[in-house]
Amino acid sequence: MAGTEWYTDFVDLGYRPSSSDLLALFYFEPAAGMSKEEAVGRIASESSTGTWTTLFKLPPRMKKLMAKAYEIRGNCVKIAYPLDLWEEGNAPQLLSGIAGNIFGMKALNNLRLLDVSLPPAYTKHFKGPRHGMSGIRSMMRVPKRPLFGAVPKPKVGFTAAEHAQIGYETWMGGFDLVKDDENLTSQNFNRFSERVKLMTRLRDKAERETGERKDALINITAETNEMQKRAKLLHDNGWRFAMIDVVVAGTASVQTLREVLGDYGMAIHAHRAMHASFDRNPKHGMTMHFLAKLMRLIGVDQIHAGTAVGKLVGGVSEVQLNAAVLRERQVKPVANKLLAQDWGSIKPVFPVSSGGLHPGLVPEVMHILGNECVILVSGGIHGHPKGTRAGAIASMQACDAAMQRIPLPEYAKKHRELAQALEKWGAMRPR
Ligand code: CAP
Ligand code: MG
Repeated sequence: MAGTEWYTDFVDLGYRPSSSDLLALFYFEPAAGMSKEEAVGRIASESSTGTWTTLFKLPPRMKKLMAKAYEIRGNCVKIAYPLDLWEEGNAPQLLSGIAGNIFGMKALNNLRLLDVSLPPAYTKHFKGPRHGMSGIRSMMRVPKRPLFGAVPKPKVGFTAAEHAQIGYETWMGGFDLVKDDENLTSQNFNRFSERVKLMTRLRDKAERETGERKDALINITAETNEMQKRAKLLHDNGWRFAMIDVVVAGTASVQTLREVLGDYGMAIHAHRAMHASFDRNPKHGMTMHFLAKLMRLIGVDQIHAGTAVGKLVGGVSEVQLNAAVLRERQVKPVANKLLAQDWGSIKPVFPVSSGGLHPGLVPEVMHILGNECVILVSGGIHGHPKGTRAGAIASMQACDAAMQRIPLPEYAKKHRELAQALEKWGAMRPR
């Protein structure tokens, strides 16, 4: 097409990336009449220095900023981006480049950002998690088993007093964490400040009565200045975590709160609500493991990564890929899925498994993820025939059984709360 022939300047199948290049792996489907090379040239162009037409004058130094599509395998393409394209420490700008306009190009029927390999020269400008997995284990004094938590259910509607009381029952049943639901912030029936005050009082009571560390994932999601005020209120009341709905809040505010909460010495629990709007379609959007990678880079300490056996989408291999990106120091490549990633000194992050879980599914989650995870059992404890505390006890019994490799029906013979949970749910997988 006249005037647009320069797109193929962004394709160089003989190019060998340099160690400082940022590499992206895409799945792509060319539109009718568009060759693969023309399509990948447009992806590389539109996500780096190009536009739709040849330009009257192109300063020679601009050539150094051009991305290069350097490997096409079936419907997957690898694109190398010169490091100078990316502002140091600016996560939103990275997304504007490799996850911006390109999703809307008419030259493509589908486009999915599968993964990005971030060079050390890029990752060194980010702090990563303040605590990471080992920091959380020592903070909560839980050396080996998964950490357990629950959300008061129904999701929203309780008063702050009712919420705190359910939290107390959850803690007394042996759980470490009480989590706000993703859509609970500071509604008129449960104001944030009131919830913090009452939860603080009952946390201290539960810690005194159990001798265990108890904490909460209280949701500070709001306008960014308000989030900073809520972070301060949590800190002033001795809380060790804050929860952020990271997708809806946005990478810019997560970076801001990483600074604020890091200064307070607090950990970040990242809920991923809205992720399925862009990671569920296998042909278009962005993978969850890339979102997980971005959040580890910015510095959340734990993030939801799926259950495979619960009520929400995401199979075993996806959940384990998410966990690998979050926990491993040297992530190995997986053809057409994952690029190699050396995390250097950026700490590992806990995958959080949540959504439709109950005591009967705890061993399966531990089999899929191992013990280096956080397991949230919410409806699955409040729906226990004997109530929240018994449901938490049953979940901890299931965890103990799994740690000792004892089948649940066997363990339930001597553990009443587990037996009651198995009688109600068995090992059913909710949808
Ligand atoms: C789970 C949950 C979590 C989901 C989020 C909910 O409650 O509180 O938000 O787990 O999904 O609201 O559904 P239940 P994911 O345990 O009662 O299902 O972890 O996949 O991001
Ligand atoms: Mg929820």
